[in-house]
Amino acid sequence: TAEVMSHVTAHFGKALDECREESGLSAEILEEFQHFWREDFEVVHRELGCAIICMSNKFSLLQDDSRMHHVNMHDYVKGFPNGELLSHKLVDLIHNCEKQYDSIADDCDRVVKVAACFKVDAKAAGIAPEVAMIEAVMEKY
Ligand code: BOM
Repeated sequence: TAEVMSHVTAHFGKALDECREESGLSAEILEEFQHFWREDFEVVHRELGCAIICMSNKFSLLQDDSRMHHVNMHDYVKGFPNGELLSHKLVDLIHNCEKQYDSIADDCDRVVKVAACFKVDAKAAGIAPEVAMIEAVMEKY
């Protein structure tokens, strides 16, 4: 659900500060991670892909090949309130997107394409949060 996704995004987004330097993601491109879900934010920059890899690694959500670790991602999402309502769907959507871009060799380039695909598909599935929903739960994390 979008409500659960707001919690996941608020928590996941806290890792952005730690990943700015190594990813090269400037505040001009993305000021706060929750803006990822804004209608007018385009998920296109390679640096965002690098940042998502770095952030995901803080929570062990990726395998060595920078593809999703299915079990760890499932457990991570399940850990939020009502997380079991979202965990299977989120893993499904991300994996479906990974399959579409598997031929892109550069990890950062591939992951930003996967993230853009995930944003589109999450909106279509009705599980994309409004930025206001994320801001309402930020203080919990
Ligand atoms: O193949 C790489 C897998 C990368 C998975 C991350 C894609 C989505 C990242 C952008 C959105 C994040 C919102 C919430 C946290 C989900 C973990």
